[in-house]
Amino acid sequence: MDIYGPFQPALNQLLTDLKDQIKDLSKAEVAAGQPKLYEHLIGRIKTNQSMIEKCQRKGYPVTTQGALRDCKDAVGLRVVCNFIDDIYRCLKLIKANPAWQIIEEKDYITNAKPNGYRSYHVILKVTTPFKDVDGNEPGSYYAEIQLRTIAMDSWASLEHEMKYKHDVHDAARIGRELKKCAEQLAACDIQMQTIRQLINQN
Ligand code: 0O2
Repeated sequence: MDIYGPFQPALNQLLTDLKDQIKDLSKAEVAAGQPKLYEHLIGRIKTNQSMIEKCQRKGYPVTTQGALRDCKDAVGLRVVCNFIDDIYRCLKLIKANPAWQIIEEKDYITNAKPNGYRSYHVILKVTTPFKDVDGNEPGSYYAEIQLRTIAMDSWASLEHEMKYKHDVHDAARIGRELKKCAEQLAACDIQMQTIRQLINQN
């Protein structure tokens, strides 16, 4: 099944446009004498299989409507920042863009998930020139932006990889070790932020 149907090109274009707009935000910061907003930026359209699985897991209809309306992360961007402050600077600029309506925010930095996952998620509603799944033209689409530090990102990548290894001996111990690791990385992020502030004072 092709869950995105005729909307795939619009999703691809939206992803490209959002990436370009975030790149431009960073360029404008640098031009204004501020540090770059992020270390790297990646984006993806959730794969067909992964979207079907998510709709099934969440009890949404496994249809284009379910994928583009109930699920709101078919288009996803990840902004990986050097410092915690950069996340909030980027967030402020995202919120200041009148073309992007923030419909949901999840602050897993202040409130880390029980397993140690940290990241700041926002869901945007964007008006595009394309027809949408409800037949509107210009149509609206959703996109998720995840903002995190390099440390948070490296933890999430490793944890994601390990989540799919089901033949492990002591899953509870691995969970505890991963959580401890997340806490140590979070402490490093705060320390790095302090070092940056000390350098900037001079
Ligand atoms: P992918 O690979 O990003 O497409 P869900 O958590 O999926 O039930 P919801 O409401 O979308 O549903 O959750 P949330 O909390 O906003 O998180 C969605 C995304 O955040 C996930 O997307 C992951 O990218 C990331 N994420 C959330 N929790 C964890 C975690 O504990 N570990 C890691 N490594 N990533 C996490 P998808 O759809 O799972 O996958």
